[in-house]
Amino acid sequence: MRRVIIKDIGEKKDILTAPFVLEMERTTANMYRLGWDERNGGNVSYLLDEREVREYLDLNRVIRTMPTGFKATELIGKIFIVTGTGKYFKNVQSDPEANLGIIRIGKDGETAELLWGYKDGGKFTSELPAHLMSHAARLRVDPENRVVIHSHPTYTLAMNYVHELDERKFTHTLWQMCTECIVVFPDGVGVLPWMLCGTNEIGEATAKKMEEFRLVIWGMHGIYGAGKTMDETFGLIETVEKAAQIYMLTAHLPRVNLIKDADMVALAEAFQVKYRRDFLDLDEA
Ligand code: 2HA
Ligand code: ZN
Repeated sequence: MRRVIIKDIGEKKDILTAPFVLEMERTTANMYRLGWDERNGGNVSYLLDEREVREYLDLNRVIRTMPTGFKATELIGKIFIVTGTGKYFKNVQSDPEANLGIIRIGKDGETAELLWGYKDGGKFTSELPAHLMSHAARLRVDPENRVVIHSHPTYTLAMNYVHELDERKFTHTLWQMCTECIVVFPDGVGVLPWMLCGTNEIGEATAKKMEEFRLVIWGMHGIYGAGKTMDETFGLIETVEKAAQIYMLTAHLPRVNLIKDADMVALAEAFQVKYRRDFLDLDEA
Protein backbone atom coordinates (compact mmCIF):
# COMPACT_ATOMS: atom_id res chain seq x y z
CA MET A 1 0.00 0.00 0.00
CA ARG A 2 2.74 2.42 1.02
CA ARG A 3 4.62 1.69 -2.16
CA VAL A 4 1.56 2.60 -4.24
CA ILE A 5 1.28 6.03 -2.59
CA ILE A 6 4.97 6.75 -3.14
CA LYS A 7 4.61 5.61 -6.73
CA ASP A 8 1.62 7.97 -7.28
CA ILE A 9 3.52 10.99 -6.02
CA GLY A 10 6.59 10.01 -7.98
CA GLU A 11 4.54 9.81 -11.15
CA LYS A 12 3.72 13.52 -11.22
CA LYS A 13 5.81 15.23 -13.84
CA ASP A 14 7.85 18.37 -13.18
CA ILE A 15 5.51 21.35 -13.71
CA LEU A 16 8.42 23.44 -14.97
CA THR A 17 8.56 21.16 -18.01
CA ALA A 18 4.79 21.43 -18.73
CA PRO A 19 4.12 22.70 -22.28
CA PHE A 20 1.60 25.27 -20.95
CA VAL A 21 4.15 26.74 -18.50
CA LEU A 22 6.78 26.90 -21.24
CA GLU A 23 4.29 28.56 -23.61
CA MET A 24 3.53 31.22 -20.98
CA GLU A 25 7.26 31.80 -20.53
CA ARG A 26 7.96 32.08 -24.24
CA THR A 27 4.97 34.34 -24.91
CA THR A 28 5.68 36.81 -22.10
CA ALA A 29 9.39 36.88 -23.05
CA ASN A 30 8.49 37.66 -26.67
CA MET A 31 6.09 40.39 -25.66
CA TYR A 32 8.66 41.96 -23.36
CA ARG A 33 11.35 41.94 -26.05
CA LEU A 34 8.96 43.45 -28.59
CA GLY A 35 8.62 46.37 -26.17
CA TRP A 36 4.90 45.81 -25.74
CA ASP A 37 4.94 45.13 -21.99
CA GLU A 38 7.02 47.53 -19.98
CA ARG A 39 7.36 47.08 -16.22
CA ASN A 40 4.25 45.16 -15.03
CA GLY A 41 2.26 45.97 -18.19
CA GLY A 42 0.21 43.22 -19.79
CA ASN A 43 -1.32 39.98 -18.55
CA VAL A 44 -2.06 36.54 -19.97
CA SER A 45 -4.58 33.86 -19.00
CA TYR A 46 -4.75 30.38 -20.49
CA LEU A 47 -7.56 27.88 -19.90
CA LEU A 48 -6.00 24.48 -19.23
CA ASP A 49 -7.23 20.96 -19.77
CA GLU A 50 -7.76 19.37 -16.35
CA ARG A 51 -6.41 16.02 -17.56
CA GLU A 52 -3.18 17.68 -18.64
CA VAL A 53 -2.77 19.60 -15.36
CA ARG A 54 -3.35 16.36 -13.40
CA GLU A 55 -0.16 14.95 -14.92
CA TYR A 56 1.78 17.62 -13.02
CA LEU A 57 -0.25 18.62 -9.96
CA ASP A 58 -2.33 17.00 -7.25
CA LEU A 59 -5.66 18.71 -7.92
CA ASN A 60 -6.84 18.00 -4.35
CA ARG A 61 -4.07 20.16 -2.92
CA VAL A 62 -5.19 23.80 -2.73
CA ILE A 63 -2.32 26.01 -1.49
CA ARG A 64 -4.61 28.93 -0.57
CA THR A 65 -7.78 30.61 -1.78
CA MET A 66 -8.32 34.18 -2.98
CA PRO A 67 -11.59 36.01 -3.67
CA THR A 68 -11.87 37.12 -7.31
CA GLY A 69 -14.28 39.99 -6.56
CA PHE A 70 -16.95 38.81 -8.98
CA LYS A 71 -19.00 35.72 -9.77
CA ALA A 72 -18.19 33.58 -12.82
CA THR A 73 -20.71 30.74 -12.64
CA GLU A 74 -19.89 29.53 -16.15
CA LEU A 75 -16.25 29.00 -15.21
CA ILE A 76 -16.73 26.94 -12.02
CA GLY A 77 -14.12 24.16 -11.87
CA LYS A 78 -12.12 25.57 -14.77
CA ILE A 79 -8.35 25.83 -14.37
CA PHE A 80 -6.27 28.73 -15.70
CA ILE A 81 -2.62 29.65 -15.67
CA VAL A 82 -2.46 33.41 -15.15
CA THR A 83 0.31 36.02 -14.86
CA GLY A 84 0.67 37.61 -11.42
CA THR A 85 -0.29 41.11 -10.35
CA GLY A 86 2.60 43.57 -10.25
CA LYS A 87 4.87 41.03 -11.95
CA TYR A 88 7.13 41.90 -14.86
CA PHE A 89 6.97 39.90 -18.11
CA LYS A 90 10.75 40.42 -18.19
CA ASN A 91 11.10 38.01 -15.23
CA VAL A 92 8.65 35.20 -16.03
CA GLN A 93 11.15 32.93 -17.77
CA SER A 94 13.76 33.12 -14.98
CA ASP A 95 11.24 32.55 -12.15
CA PRO A 96 7.93 31.14 -13.42
CA GLU A 97 6.76 29.97 -9.99
CA ALA A 98 6.81 33.51 -8.57
CA ASN A 99 5.42 35.27 -11.65
CA LEU A 100 2.71 32.79 -12.72
CA GLY A 101 -0.05 30.96 -10.88
CA ILE A 102 -2.42 28.11 -11.66
CA ILE A 103 -5.88 28.77 -10.26
CA ARG A 104 -9.16 26.86 -10.30
CA ILE A 105 -12.46 28.69 -10.02
CA GLY A 106 -14.13 27.31 -6.88
CA LYS A 107 -17.65 25.94 -6.52
CA ASP A 108 -19.02 29.35 -5.47
CA GLY A 109 -17.79 30.90 -8.76
CA GLU A 110 -16.06 33.73 -6.91
CA THR A 111 -13.05 32.10 -5.27
CA ALA A 112 -9.76 31.30 -6.95
CA GLU A 113 -8.09 28.17 -5.58
CA LEU A 114 -4.34 28.36 -5.97
CA LEU A 115 -2.91 25.05 -7.18
CA TRP A 116 0.62 26.24 -8.01
CA GLY A 117 2.69 29.42 -8.24
CA TYR A 118 2.56 32.99 -6.84
CA LYS A 119 5.14 31.51 -4.48
CA ASP A 120 6.07 34.82 -2.83
CA GLY A 121 2.50 35.32 -1.59
CA GLY A 122 1.38 37.09 -4.78
CA LYS A 123 -1.89 36.81 -6.62
CA PHE A 124 -3.45 36.86 -10.07
CA THR A 125 -3.41 39.92 -12.35
CA SER A 126 -5.49 42.93 -11.37
CA GLU A 127 -7.20 42.48 -14.75
CA LEU A 128 -8.67 39.09 -13.79
CA PRO A 129 -12.27 40.38 -14.21
CA ALA A 130 -11.63 41.35 -17.86
CA HIS A 131 -9.82 38.05 -18.47
CA LEU A 132 -12.38 35.72 -16.94
CA MET A 133 -15.38 37.61 -18.28
CA SER A 134 -13.75 37.54 -21.74
CA HIS A 135 -13.11 33.79 -21.45
CA ALA A 136 -16.77 33.24 -20.56
CA ALA A 137 -17.94 35.43 -23.47
CA ARG A 138 -15.63 33.82 -26.03
CA LEU A 139 -16.48 30.28 -24.85
CA ARG A 140 -20.13 31.07 -25.58
CA VAL A 141 -19.30 31.85 -29.21
CA ASP A 142 -16.32 29.51 -29.59
CA PRO A 143 -16.15 26.52 -27.21
CA GLU A 144 -12.50 26.02 -28.23
CA ASN A 145 -11.32 29.43 -27.02
CA ARG A 146 -8.45 29.06 -24.54
CA VAL A 147 -6.33 32.20 -24.41
CA VAL A 148 -6.81 35.86 -23.47
CA ILE A 149 -3.89 38.29 -23.77
CA HIS A 150 -3.73 41.93 -22.71
CA SER A 151 -0.82 44.06 -23.87
CA HIS A 152 0.38 47.63 -24.54
CA PRO A 153 1.82 47.34 -28.08
CA THR A 154 3.63 50.57 -28.96
CA TYR A 155 2.24 51.53 -32.36
CA THR A 156 -1.29 50.38 -31.57
CA LEU A 157 -1.20 52.66 -28.55
CA ALA A 158 0.33 55.53 -30.57
CA MET A 159 -2.45 55.17 -33.15
CA ASN A 160 -5.02 55.63 -30.35
CA TYR A 161 -3.90 59.26 -30.01
CA VAL A 162 -4.13 60.25 -33.67
CA HIS A 163 -6.97 58.13 -35.03
CA GLU A 164 -10.67 58.31 -34.20
CA LEU A 165 -11.61 55.68 -31.59
CA ASP A 166 -14.46 54.32 -33.65
CA GLU A 167 -14.41 50.56 -34.26
CA ARG A 168 -15.59 50.70 -37.85
CA LYS A 169 -13.11 53.42 -38.83
CA PHE A 170 -10.28 51.95 -36.75
CA THR A 171 -10.74 48.48 -38.26
CA HIS A 172 -11.00 49.91 -41.77
CA THR A 173 -7.74 51.83 -41.40
CA LEU A 174 -5.94 48.74 -40.04
CA TRP A 175 -7.28 46.60 -42.89
CA GLN A 176 -5.92 49.17 -45.36
CA MET A 177 -2.39 48.99 -43.92
CA CYS A 178 -1.45 45.37 -44.74
CA THR A 179 -2.88 43.13 -47.41
CA GLU A 180 -3.36 40.23 -44.99
CA CYS A 181 -5.17 42.15 -42.25
CA ILE A 182 -8.72 41.47 -43.44
CA VAL A 183 -7.85 37.77 -43.70
CA VAL A 184 -6.28 37.57 -40.22
CA PHE A 185 -8.97 39.54 -38.39
CA PRO A 186 -12.02 39.61 -40.68
CA ASP A 187 -14.22 40.07 -37.60
CA GLY A 188 -12.53 43.46 -37.03
CA VAL A 189 -11.44 45.19 -33.87
CA GLY A 190 -13.82 46.34 -31.14
CA VAL A 191 -12.99 49.66 -29.48
CA LEU A 192 -13.71 50.84 -25.94
CA PRO A 193 -13.21 54.44 -24.82
CA TRP A 194 -10.70 55.17 -22.05
CA MET A 195 -12.00 53.49 -18.89
CA LEU A 196 -10.60 52.83 -15.45
CA CYS A 197 -8.66 49.57 -15.65
CA GLY A 198 -8.72 46.74 -13.10
CA THR A 199 -12.48 47.12 -12.49
CA ASN A 200 -15.46 44.84 -13.04
CA GLU A 201 -16.94 47.60 -15.28
CA ILE A 202 -14.12 47.44 -17.82
CA GLY A 203 -14.29 43.63 -17.54
CA GLU A 204 -17.99 43.64 -18.41
CA ALA A 205 -17.49 46.10 -21.28
CA THR A 206 -14.61 44.02 -22.69
CA ALA A 207 -16.60 40.79 -22.43
CA LYS A 208 -19.55 42.42 -24.24
CA LYS A 209 -17.25 43.35 -27.13
CA MET A 210 -15.73 39.85 -27.06
CA GLU A 211 -19.13 38.42 -28.06
CA GLU A 212 -18.47 40.02 -31.44
CA PHE A 213 -14.70 40.53 -31.73
CA ARG A 214 -11.54 38.56 -30.86
CA LEU A 215 -9.69 41.87 -30.55
CA VAL A 216 -10.67 44.79 -28.34
CA ILE A 217 -8.83 48.10 -28.05
CA TRP A 218 -8.84 49.72 -24.63
CA GLY A 219 -8.72 53.40 -25.61
CA MET A 220 -5.33 54.96 -24.82
CA HIS A 221 -4.31 51.90 -22.80
CA GLY A 222 -3.75 48.81 -24.93
CA ILE A 223 -5.38 45.82 -26.51
CA TYR A 224 -7.08 42.51 -25.63
CA GLY A 225 -6.92 39.47 -27.86
CA ALA A 226 -8.62 36.09 -27.55
CA GLY A 227 -8.11 32.81 -29.40
CA LYS A 228 -7.97 29.03 -29.41
CA THR A 229 -4.19 28.89 -29.03
CA MET A 230 -1.35 31.07 -27.84
CA ASP A 231 -0.12 31.37 -31.44
CA GLU A 232 -3.51 32.47 -32.76
CA THR A 233 -3.98 35.05 -30.01
CA PHE A 234 -0.43 36.39 -30.18
CA GLY A 235 -0.67 36.46 -33.98
CA LEU A 236 -3.85 38.56 -33.88
CA ILE A 237 -2.24 41.22 -31.69
CA GLU A 238 0.99 41.04 -33.70
CA THR A 239 -0.89 41.68 -36.95
CA VAL A 240 -2.80 44.66 -35.53
CA GLU A 241 0.49 46.03 -34.20
CA LYS A 242 2.17 45.64 -37.60
CA ALA A 243 -0.70 47.49 -39.31
CA ALA A 244 -0.60 50.22 -36.67
CA GLN A 245 3.15 50.55 -37.22
CA ILE A 246 2.65 51.06 -40.96
CA TYR A 247 -0.07 53.60 -40.17
CA MET A 248 2.16 55.53 -37.77
CA LEU A 249 5.10 55.45 -40.20
CA THR A 250 2.95 56.93 -42.96
CA ALA A 251 0.26 58.99 -41.18
CA HIS A 252 2.14 62.27 -41.70
CA LEU A 253 3.05 61.57 -45.34
CA PRO A 254 0.94 62.06 -48.46
CA ARG A 255 -0.80 58.77 -49.35
CA VAL A 256 -0.08 57.91 -52.96
CA ASN A 257 -1.30 54.31 -53.03
CA LEU A 258 -4.11 52.56 -51.24
CA ILE A 259 -5.53 49.07 -50.83
CA LYS A 260 -9.07 49.66 -52.11
CA ASP A 261 -12.19 48.31 -50.47
CA ALA A 262 -12.90 46.25 -53.59
CA ASP A 263 -9.41 44.69 -53.18
CA MET A 264 -10.30 43.77 -49.60
CA VAL A 265 -13.51 42.11 -50.76
CA ALA A 266 -11.46 40.12 -53.30
CA LEU A 267 -9.06 39.04 -50.53
CA ALA A 268 -11.80 38.05 -48.11
CA GLU A 269 -13.55 36.08 -50.80
CA ALA A 270 -10.38 34.38 -52.07
CA PHE A 271 -9.54 33.26 -48.51
CA GLN A 272 -13.19 32.50 -47.74
CA VAL A 273 -13.34 34.40 -44.48
CA LYS A 274 -16.52 35.74 -42.92
CA TYR A 275 -15.78 39.46 -42.76
CA ARG A 276 -17.48 42.60 -41.51
CA ARG A 277 -18.74 43.80 -44.87
CA ASP A 278 -20.45 46.69 -43.06
CA PHE A 279 -16.98 47.97 -42.08
CA LEU A 280 -16.13 48.61 -45.75
CA ASP A 281 -17.20 51.58 -47.86
CA LEU A 282 -18.79 49.82 -50.80
CA ASP A 283 -21.01 51.45 -53.39
CA GLU A 284 -23.93 49.12 -52.91
CA ALA A 285 -27.26 50.49 -54.05
O1 2HA B 1 -1.36 44.69 -14.99
O2 2HA B 1 -1.49 46.11 -17.95
O3 2HA B 1 -3.91 46.95 -17.34
C1 2HA B 1 -0.83 45.65 -15.79
C2 2HA B 1 -1.77 46.16 -16.78
C3 2HA B 1 -3.04 46.70 -16.30
ZN1 ZN C 1 -2.71 47.31 -19.24
